[in-house]
Amino acid sequence: MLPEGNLSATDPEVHAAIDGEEQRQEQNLEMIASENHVSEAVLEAQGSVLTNKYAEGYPGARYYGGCEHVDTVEQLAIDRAKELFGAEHANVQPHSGTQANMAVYFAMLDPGDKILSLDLTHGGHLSHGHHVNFSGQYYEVEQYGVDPETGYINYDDLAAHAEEFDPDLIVSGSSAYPREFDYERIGEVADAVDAYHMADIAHVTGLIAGGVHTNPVGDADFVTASTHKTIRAGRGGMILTTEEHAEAIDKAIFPGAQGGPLMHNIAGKAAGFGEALTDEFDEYAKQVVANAKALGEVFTDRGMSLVSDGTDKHLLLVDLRESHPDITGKDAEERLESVGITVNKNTVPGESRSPFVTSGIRVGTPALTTRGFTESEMETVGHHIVDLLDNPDDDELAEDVSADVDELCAEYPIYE
Ligand code: DSN
Repeated sequence: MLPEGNLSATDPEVHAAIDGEEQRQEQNLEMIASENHVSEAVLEAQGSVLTNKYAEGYPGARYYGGCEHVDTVEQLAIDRAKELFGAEHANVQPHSGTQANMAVYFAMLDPGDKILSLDLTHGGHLSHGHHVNFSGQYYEVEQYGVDPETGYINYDDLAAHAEEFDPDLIVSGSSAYPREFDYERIGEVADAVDAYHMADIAHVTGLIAGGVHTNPVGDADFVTASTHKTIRAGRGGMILTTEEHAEAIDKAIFPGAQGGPLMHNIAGKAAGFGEALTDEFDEYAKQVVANAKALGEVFTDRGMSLVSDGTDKHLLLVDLRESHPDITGKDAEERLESVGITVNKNTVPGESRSPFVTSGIRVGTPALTTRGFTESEMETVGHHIVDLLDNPDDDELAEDVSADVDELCAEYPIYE
């Protein structure tokens, strides 16, 4: 349990909601691929008095007095980010991954410039140029997709598309593509058409830090990330780049796109990056992927269809259309949530249903791996998921699975 402050006495309503969320996390299996459980050290840093401090500017060059301690914290976060990824320059102030992407666009593009990126329904992200997002409104965007047969990105097609479209910036990176990106190849494509290459590693930041995935630093001009997914640090974003682009990126974040940095979150980033530098974290990153592969094998053995037939990373994209044509992603999400397994409905390549309904679910392993799950627990959970989808009206089964979820949660607590 987390230490009690006095919020329960001063504001029981807010306290009850936070307490409820803590219980929900402890008593459910969190399989939303973008979520994780940070350490108590990261929670402590994020919940610290640093939330009180304004510190516009950067370490050593602030617009406010009294910044000596927040300077130390931000410099630690910067130095650790640079060490983790071998980057020349790190900006740890973006409030989120989307803000990081926004800053790169603002720094390097003019309105109307061209972006080539992965389609949202093929695993991309809103901030990569979707028409409802600023990125799709301020820039001219074309998108690449996955091969309908294999579920993989076809890099020859991407190169041909780039030749034809002549983009100013190519985005690699995704939120629901289960395969590793070939950053080197995309860097070559970008060079050939004289475009910048921005690798958005939001989902795989921890897998790269842990040495399980290839690091795009060197192949991309800009690497953007969120800092709370697989890397399990304080909430927010960051940008890695070269000395050449450092000044433009720093200016685009402040004063360009943001005001005061969230110093408590930057402290959480510093603390989490410190944890990510350990050998223990490398083992964690390996286990995240091993768990996802084990889960994927159960799914495919039991007749479920996975986009690209499997995974290289921390997530699986289950396409329900063949195995369960009458169950939508929304149905599946609700069925699983009713027994304490949290996933999210997700569009799949060639999607015909609305994003509120969808034909797929995205299932991730970072949070359960943090709890201590290994392949055997993951296989148990995989069988439970398929049993529930195969028997959507079986209440007795749901009760049995729910009881097993309770046992697993009790055996692997998040916060002791
Ligand atoms: N919301 C995140 C995800 O779930 O992938 C991306 O921003």
